[in-house]
Amino acid sequence: MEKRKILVTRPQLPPLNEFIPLLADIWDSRWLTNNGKYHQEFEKALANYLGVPYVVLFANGTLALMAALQCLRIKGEVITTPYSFVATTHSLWWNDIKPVFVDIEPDYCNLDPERIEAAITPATTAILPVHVYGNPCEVDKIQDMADYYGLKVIYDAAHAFGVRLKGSSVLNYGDLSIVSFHATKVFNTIEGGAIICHDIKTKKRLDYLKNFGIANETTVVAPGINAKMNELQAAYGLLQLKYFDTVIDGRKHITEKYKQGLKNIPGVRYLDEPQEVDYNYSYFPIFIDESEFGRSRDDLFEELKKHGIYGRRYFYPLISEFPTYRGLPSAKGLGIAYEVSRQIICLPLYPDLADEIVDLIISIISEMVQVDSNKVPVKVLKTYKEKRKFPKEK
Ligand code: T4K
Repeated sequence: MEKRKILVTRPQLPPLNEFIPLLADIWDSRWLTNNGKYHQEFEKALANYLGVPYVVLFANGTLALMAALQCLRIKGEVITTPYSFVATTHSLWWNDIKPVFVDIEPDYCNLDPERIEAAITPATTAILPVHVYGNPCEVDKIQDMADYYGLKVIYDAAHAFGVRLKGSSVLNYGDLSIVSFHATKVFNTIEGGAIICHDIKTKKRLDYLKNFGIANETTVVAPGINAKMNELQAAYGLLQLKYFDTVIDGRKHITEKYKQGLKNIPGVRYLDEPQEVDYNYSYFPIFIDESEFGRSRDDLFEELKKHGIYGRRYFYPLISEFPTYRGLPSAKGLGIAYEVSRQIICLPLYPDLADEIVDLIISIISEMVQVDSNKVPVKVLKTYKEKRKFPKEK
């Protein structure tokens, strides 16, 4: 018998019986892609659900990022974070833009606004921060900096679908925000993504850019790309939207169970829920402080695997450590991101994850801890700000 595997995520699918009539309709219509009726309906439904002005659907989040940079004609240098999925920086590379890495803040692992100014040069045109794990960046500070220096702000909000800040969608911040609807995301259309923009002119330009730059049968207004979402995915997405609130409730339940079970384990830290935020519970990252836990993050990663549990080290290594980027001057001196990337492990999180599995994961973690009895008892779950001891990057 095949051994049970618990993966970091398990995609949420809409009920098959609800999808079949939509498929039948698409089969009948023979309209499969290129701004079909489900595509149009899905864009409107998303804008309405999220409370944002305009949604432009894309084939995936990466193409959306690339098109966003094209849309705003971003050139030169862009300030971004090394602590993300490679797609964030790759989108710059594909646009011939030089990434300038800036370290993260330690509490939520987002780009540190206090460090942006020092990285600005005459070639800087934009800031590309990431709402890591769906926790909002310090959007007001980032916007102030951008306004002061005349920079654009494009948020990689791949993880932030459904997140609200002070009652409004976090996707409303910045010039543009990009979400991913990949199978592994809180809200998926198998593959997919979208750009959130503030005005109809920008939406129109993005519509052209994702369809080869075609304005009409005889006019091409830009060197666009093919980044369209098809009708099957748009219909599937419409169904997913009906169930999204239930999905969040399920994820919240698992998150709270983890927090309860892990709160007194020395050397294990999880992120506090930020103030004034309706969170989407997209990931459950924990950070292992080896000196207090007595074992390394990788020991834990391997131990979980022995039990068929596959956490993921999002984000390790840092993007700035990959061969394409490690030669950049800004790839050095990213001490906080470096340490965090050595501590991080995201535990399995999805709505139908059984409570018994969560209990098992908690017990594996608690049984691993090796507290030195000669040490003064450690205060657990302290924030990084309290600790303030970041080892030097090796
Ligand atoms: N910006 C950020 C900040 C991002 O995190 C991402 C994507 C993007 C931009 C780009 O958006 P997209 O272009 O992808 O729309 C996964 C996802 O492929 C990627 O979308 C995601 N970030 C990243 C954080 O995670 P991998 O390399 O970890 O994928 P993989 O295949 O190893 O799958 C992860 C886990 O999910 C495995 O345990 C298997 C499980 N899984 C996966 C798939 C595809 C399933 O159970 N079912 C599935 O269908 O990158």
